[in-house]
Amino acid sequence: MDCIFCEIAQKKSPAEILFENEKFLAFLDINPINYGHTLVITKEHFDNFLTVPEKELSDITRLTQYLAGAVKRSLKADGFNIISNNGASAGQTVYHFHYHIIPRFENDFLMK
Ligand code: DGP
Repeated sequence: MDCIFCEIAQKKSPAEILFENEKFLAFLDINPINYGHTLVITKEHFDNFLTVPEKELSDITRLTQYLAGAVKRSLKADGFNIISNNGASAGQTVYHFHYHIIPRFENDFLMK
């Protein structure tokens, strides 16, 4: 199965990696909707939010909380959005579970 995020996790495709451990990876979105737009993934392939096992979901959510704080502090952002798109109608384009961390700045003109 072709999966770009599996390729990134296996270092077969490049990415701007911000964090990595044995099970998870965070890297910059190639098509950012705001400065510092970050993706957090499990290295193991799960298609979407509904298929991530409980322990992995708990751990990636805690990691995303930690990384959102680090991104917010380092970019001096005013806030951030955490998003997970699931299904084509919801805007999912990569079928490997991920959280988006989207830093927000005053008057950044993105949807409120
Ligand atoms: P979603 O639409 O929620 O499935 O988000 C997928 C995101 O992945 C989208 O914002 C663009 C990003 N993306 C797709 N291909 C690549 C890639 O090869 N490298 C990186 N860094 N991001 C990618």
